[in-house]
Amino acid sequence: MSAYDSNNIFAKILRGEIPNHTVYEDEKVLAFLDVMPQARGHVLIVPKTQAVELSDLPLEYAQAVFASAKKIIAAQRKVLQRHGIVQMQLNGQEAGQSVFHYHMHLIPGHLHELEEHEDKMADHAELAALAAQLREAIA
Ligand code: DGP
Repeated sequence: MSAYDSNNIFAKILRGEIPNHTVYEDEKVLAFLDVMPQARGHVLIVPKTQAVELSDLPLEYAQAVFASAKKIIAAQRKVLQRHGIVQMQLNGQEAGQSVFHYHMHLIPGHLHELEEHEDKMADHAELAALAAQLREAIA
């Protein structure tokens, strides 16, 4: 088990202390748009349990993350009209992980076209509009 710091940014988002552009939520996961997207419609799926990375994630939450990923991928394909979706998940600082609460990235587009990881901030009004479209496509 890796030591979990409950002051990480995604823990604060899960507690409602920091706003997010939600695309999907159920009792085990929250999915929202990345504020530093590597492509338009970049979604992060965050399980509602204290897990730093994959090794710490209980299987019931892994199942919930993957179940929500299937719904979100379908919505991304419909809304963004991109068939390719890159699924990424970093384990440990040595892999480039920067937020130490497990999260799956779903990034529309081709691997070789993606923006740099954590490069620039997106426009919040655009994220809000896109999140609404994705929520509607999932519902
Ligand atoms: P990783 O390097 O895999 O830990 O990715 C962290 C991602 O989280 C990165 O793509 C940027 C994103 N991110 C960082 N802070 C925030 C935030 O406050 N809100 C949202 N929505 N995304 C964030």
